[in-house]
Formats: sequence, structure tokens, C-alpha cells
Amino acid sequence: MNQKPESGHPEQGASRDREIVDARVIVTCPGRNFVTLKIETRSGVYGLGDATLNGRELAVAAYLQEHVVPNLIGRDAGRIEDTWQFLYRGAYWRRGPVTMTAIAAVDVALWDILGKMAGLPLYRLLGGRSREGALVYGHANGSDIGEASEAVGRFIEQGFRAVRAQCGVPGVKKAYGISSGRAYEPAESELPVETVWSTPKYLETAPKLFERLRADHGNDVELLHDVHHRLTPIEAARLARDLEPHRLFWLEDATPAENQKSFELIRKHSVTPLAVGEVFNSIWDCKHLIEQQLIDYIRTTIVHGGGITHVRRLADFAALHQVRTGFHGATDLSPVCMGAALHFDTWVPNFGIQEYMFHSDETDAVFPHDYVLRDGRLYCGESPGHGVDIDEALAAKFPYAPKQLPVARLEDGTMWDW
Ligand code: EZ4
Ligand code: CO
Repeated sequence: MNQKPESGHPEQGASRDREIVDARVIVTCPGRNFVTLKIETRSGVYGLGDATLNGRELAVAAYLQEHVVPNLIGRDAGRIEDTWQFLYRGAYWRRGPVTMTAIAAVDVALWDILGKMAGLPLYRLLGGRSREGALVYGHANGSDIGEASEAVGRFIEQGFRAVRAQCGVPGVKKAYGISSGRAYEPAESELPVETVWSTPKYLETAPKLFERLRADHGNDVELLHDVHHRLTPIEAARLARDLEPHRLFWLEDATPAENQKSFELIRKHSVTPLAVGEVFNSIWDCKHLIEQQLIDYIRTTIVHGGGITHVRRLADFAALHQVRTGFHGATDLSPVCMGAALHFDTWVPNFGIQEYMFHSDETDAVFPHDYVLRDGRLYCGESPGHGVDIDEALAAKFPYAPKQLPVARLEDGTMWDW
């Protein structure tokens, strides 16, 4: 594991500079929990990787601390591919959200170090710029259709070209995606909040929301919607068909995708573009979906998909089937993930869109970064690496606070998908 160069090898000096001498897991809660891995080299250059898995933060922290960090000390930080293979192929228990988030943290930190040592922004290491900025979509929501439409209007006024819209469902307490004032943060309490779900009521409301949005805001703005895994395949097919006249950019997570073939049913009935994959962790979770062209956008992003090394393979595979990227970008993904994702978005040829919710001021202060939002697009910076840092002294002032995501039950009490 400690590949020591032969004495007299020309790389010896450089390789000694790249030796990993420290790796630390930093858990902080500036408004919400984040887990960050900081890897330091003998030369003093360090890299950061996001390791946040919403509601399961300490599982990843322990995986890193107990099982990964001891393997990192003494390794060459420049051997990114070999380290990835060591952590994935070398682990008998592979894949799964905890493992793949831990691997992602190491991988992104090593790419960050490579960029800093080369003096190059990450997108240039990947192959250079394919576009000036990454089209993003914001999150508009309201307790009813009227409020949701006003919220969409506010996003358009701010310069957003694409907006995700969610609204309350009459008769449903706490529908997915509806905030009470502040930015939407679903992980609210130490034990899961129990929400109630009614598919018939939702299927009544959702098409009316988009009919109203097109009437109020016209056809120029791109509109998106997240079903959040609540429908069966045939119900999802009906919703996709009912939404067709309103020309969505995408319909997200229309049905759970453990059974990838279930999307064949939706495709048979509708040309509404489909997005899937924020809960996926590897290429194997979407192989059939992509090969059979059952989806249009793949949402698996860097932090939960094994880092840049694996998501790059996934994006290349998707490109062969004309599937484009649409990375998850909710606030539970830290600015470190967002920074890395934006460099990736700047390079990846088959880019579609990037999700973006504003982080709190406290989060932005803990994670200083150089990406900026302008006219509905996010632009990565030019500083070496991914351009996101951590203020450790400030992070220490926000101790971890246990919080879990809600659960959903049908009106008769049956457990459902949240
Ligand atoms: O519920 O990130 O598209 N965005 C989403 C998010 C997810 C949260 C879960 O941690 O579905 O709001
Ligand atoms: Co989603």
C-alpha cells in the first residue's frame, strides 16, 4: 500500500511531497449537518472532500475514521485511481451509500490536492471548459397553487431560467418540498417526522399546478418537478402523460427505481423527460435505465456516487446513450460538493442542468468558496483545485445536532416511500 519509490527514482522528491501525513473528519452543523474530510500532504498542501449523507452523517464519519483514514496515511496523494480502486475493489463489502460517500470524500480531496499542486482549477484537469457557466434550477414552493406560482415568479425575477415547482396538496399534511418560510430543510428532528400521503389527491393537484404556471409565466422558463418516489409505475405513467401539455424540463423520481425495468412502463405512455438517481451510488444502479434509454437525465452526483473518478465514468457511459447530467444539489450537499460539481459541470460534454438551493449564511461562512451565481447560471472559480475551503475554527463553533429525514404513511397507516 505504501508505494515507496526506488531510491534515485526521478519522482522521489515530488512523491515525498505528495505523501499523505494526515486525514481528518470534520463534523459541523452551521444550520444543518455536514461531514468533511481534510487530507494533508507532507508538503502542506491539503484537499477537502464532502462526506455528507443526510440523516446518516455519523455512519460515514465512522466509516472514514475507523476504516479508511488508517489506510490513507503514507499513501501517495497523486495515485487517485489506485486509491479509488483500493477503497472500492479492495473492500469486500462494496457499494452502498455509506461506502460510496466515504470513497467520494477521499477522491474529491485527492483531486483537490492534484489541482492545487498543479496550480490548475479542477475543470482543467478534467479536460477543460465545455461551456461558460452551468444552467441551474432553483426551488420554488407554496402551500397552494397560487403561492407556488408567486414563488416561481420571484425566481424568474432573480434571473433563474429554470425552476422546480412543488405545492401543497389539499388534504395532505406536510407534502414533500413545502417549506414554512425558510429554505426547505426536510431533516427537521432527532426522530423522523411522520407525514401522511395521498396519491389520488396529489394526482389531482400536480397537473393543475403546471397548467397555472404556464398560464402565469409563459413557455420561456424551464419547469421541473420532483415526485420523490411516491407513485407506482402506472401512476407515474399517468402523471407523466397528464403533464405532457405543460412541457416539463423533467419529471424527477416518478417511481422508486430499485427495479429499473419499472421505468419501461412510464416510457410507454409519455414523452415527458425523466430524471432519476439522486439516491444512486454507482453505475450499476442505473445501468439498465441508461442502456435502455429509459431516462433523460442522471442525477447521481459526486458526493454520493464515489467521487469524480466514478461519476466521470458514469457520465461517459450516459453520453453513449444521450443521457445528460442533472446533478443533485440540495442544501444537504455541502459547498465542497457543489464546488467540485460545478467544475465537473463546466467540463462534462453531456451536461444538462445543475440543482441549486442557497446555503445559509453560516454554511457559506464555514465553507468559503469562489463559485458565483449570475443570470441563472453558476460559474466555478479559477483558483486551483475545486475552490472551496473550510474555516475549521468557525466549524468547531457549530456542534453536530442529530436529525433524520421524515417518513411517509398512507392515510390508513401503511408505510410508504418518503
Ligand atoms: O429530498 O436532498 O431533488 N431534491 C431532493 C432533496 C432530497 C434531499 C434528501 O436529503 O429530492 O430535497
Ligand atoms: Co429529488
